[in-house]
Amino acid sequence: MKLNRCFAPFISLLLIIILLNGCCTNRVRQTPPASESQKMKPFQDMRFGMFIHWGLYSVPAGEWKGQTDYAEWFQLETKMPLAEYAKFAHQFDPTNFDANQWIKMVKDSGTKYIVITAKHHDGFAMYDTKLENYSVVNDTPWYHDPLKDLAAACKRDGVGFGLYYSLPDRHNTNFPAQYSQRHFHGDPNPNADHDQYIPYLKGQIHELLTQYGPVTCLWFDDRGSFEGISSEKRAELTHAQSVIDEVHQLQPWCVIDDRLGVGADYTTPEQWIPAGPQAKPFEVCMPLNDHWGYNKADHDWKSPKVVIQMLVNITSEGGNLLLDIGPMADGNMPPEAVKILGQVGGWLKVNGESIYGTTASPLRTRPSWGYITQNGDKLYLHVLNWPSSCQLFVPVTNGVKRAYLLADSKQEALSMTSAADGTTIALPSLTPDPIDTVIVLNTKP
Ligand code: FHN
Repeated sequence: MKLNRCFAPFISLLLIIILLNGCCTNRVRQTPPASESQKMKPFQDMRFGMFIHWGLYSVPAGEWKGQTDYAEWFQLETKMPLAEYAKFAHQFDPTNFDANQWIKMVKDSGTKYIVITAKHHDGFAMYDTKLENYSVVNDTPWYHDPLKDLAAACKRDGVGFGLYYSLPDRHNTNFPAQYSQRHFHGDPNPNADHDQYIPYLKGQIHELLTQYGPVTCLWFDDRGSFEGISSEKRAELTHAQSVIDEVHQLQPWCVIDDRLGVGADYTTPEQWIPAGPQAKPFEVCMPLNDHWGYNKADHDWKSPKVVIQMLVNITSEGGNLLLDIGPMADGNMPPEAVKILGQVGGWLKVNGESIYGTTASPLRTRPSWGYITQNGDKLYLHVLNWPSSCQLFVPVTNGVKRAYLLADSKQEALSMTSAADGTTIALPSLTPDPIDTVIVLNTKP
């Protein structure tokens, strides 16, 4: 088809505008939050998220030369040369991956956001990066960007989309071995210069914040490197403040964890629960079994009861729980994990009101029968140990109005007696929920 000469320049200009527009559609324009607490509220309200460790390490599924205890640290722990490890990329073909299915499972579990490994310590990008050939899009027979599908499914279903990004990188030779635990390059570059690694790190963060729409949180991981290095020095090495400034500029609502070396928005206790409410928002990360990435031999799953009681404990201290699963290399989720998470979601369907949007217990000491969460004038009494006397003592007197079982759709009032030191609720004679029976105590003055 011949273009009329007069129109040709206009049509070219139009095409350029359309193209540029297309490239920028995932840029996010947000009015910045008015305060730190306003920024943190949506994140804290979600309370329960799903961590997802997925990468090349999912291919060997934890097994190598007769040993079966590996996962996402596979390359380092097996001491496998980089060139050999990189061959797993040629086997990474997750034809069963279905972002809609994954996000359905996320919803069924009652988790409200995901945090997925965009890049783990092995340096393999699980997204479409232009700064590296070592990526799921370039280097696998799949040629596909899973983050694109997941971001779209999350957006459609109202699930938060968060990204994990490892600061240490075993593949980028500019990441200096002296900051790497146990010299994890195997063949360290003696001229590696951390300052040269920074533009790469910043470039990837820029990609992640401009290619996928709104990012709920950025979960930087520092461990596996910088051992014994003070957080001030780490912040200096990672140019933390300028990274944070750039995140704020690109996506002012994106919350940032504390592993860059400077404060950021929330702390990340790993596999332990703080002993009480914290000054800063926090999120406990915890694997559902004993590995973060997929390990086919690991069947040490936490039961739905353990998960829920952990969630309740953390929520009663004002924190979030980020529960991890490692999908299989073929794109399927481990069936045991799906089953457990479905049961957790079943409990949350009935009792979610006592978790989402709540704040820490107003009481200083934890009652012997369980935990308390709060939302405005409602206290949620999580009764884990059902008293044999069927009398539940709550050391609260102020404005106590009514008590009822959260699972009771009729909200029938339970009888109460008040004393100077608290309120005693007569528990109904029923078989309590084996995991956690929640009683709502209305304290509207
Ligand atoms: O070394 C990693 C580990 O593989 C995993 O990603 C966890 C998740 O919190 N973080 C690191 C250790 O802190």
